[in-house]
Amino acid sequence: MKRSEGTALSVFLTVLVISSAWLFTQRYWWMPEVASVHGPAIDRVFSIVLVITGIMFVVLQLTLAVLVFKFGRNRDVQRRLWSRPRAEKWFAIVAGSVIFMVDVSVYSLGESEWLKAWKTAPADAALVEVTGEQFMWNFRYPGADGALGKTDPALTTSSNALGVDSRDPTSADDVLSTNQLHLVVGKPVRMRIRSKDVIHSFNLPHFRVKQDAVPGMAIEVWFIPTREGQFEIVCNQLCGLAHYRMKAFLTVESQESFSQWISQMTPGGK
Ligand SMILES: [Cu+2]
Repeated sequence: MKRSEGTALSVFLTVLVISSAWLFTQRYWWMPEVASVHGPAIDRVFSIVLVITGIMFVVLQLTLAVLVFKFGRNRDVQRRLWSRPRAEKWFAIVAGSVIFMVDVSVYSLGESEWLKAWKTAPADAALVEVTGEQFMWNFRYPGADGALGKTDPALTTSSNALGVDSRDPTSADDVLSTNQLHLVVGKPVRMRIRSKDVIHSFNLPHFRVKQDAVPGMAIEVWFIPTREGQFEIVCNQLCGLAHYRMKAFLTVESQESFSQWISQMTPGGK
């Protein structure tokens, strides 16, 4: 490497690091405004990870810039550096251990918040089943009996998208809604997430909820919406050609408006 190349690369790295760090200090938060009870805890873990990786980025890239500037043009100096194996060994052990310990503690912090958020749903939580399908979201409400009717993939037809078994009496009052999810503000809700075809991901960005929808599995997450309004639901797995338009809407509203909305829907669960 010529001297000018080394200097150019180190200047580039320095500019990159300083401009990235400057963007960071502008406190621009790209996540949508939080709308669930557990959301701020997730954001906190996110910020901690961002700060740690941000510091690592600045320190490592600036070190790289200095090293490139100093040694990039001189092979002899480079060779001499590598002739101190003891120092390098200890540096590798200490740096490796520090990185490992930070990694483990951040991981356990994230895990504990995740467990707190998802562990056991309150007994009074409402239940809604979510079924991902290329390329839409089906929502099923259990009706007054609180139980969802059985489904069987063999019963699936164009007019029975989820394969609901109408011989099961609990399916009679179930309500099915396509791409429109309504929830009551301040009320815990269990979302039972399934998929009809491929792996989708049920993502509510404002609520910091994201869970894969896996064929053959019914995975539950629960949360409490804190803000009324209209929110977007997206599919977060590249699930096929029309993945980009696999979008649905969530309306968080008062108990009265919710009851009014669900009373307009046709029960029968198909
Ligand atoms: Cu999808």
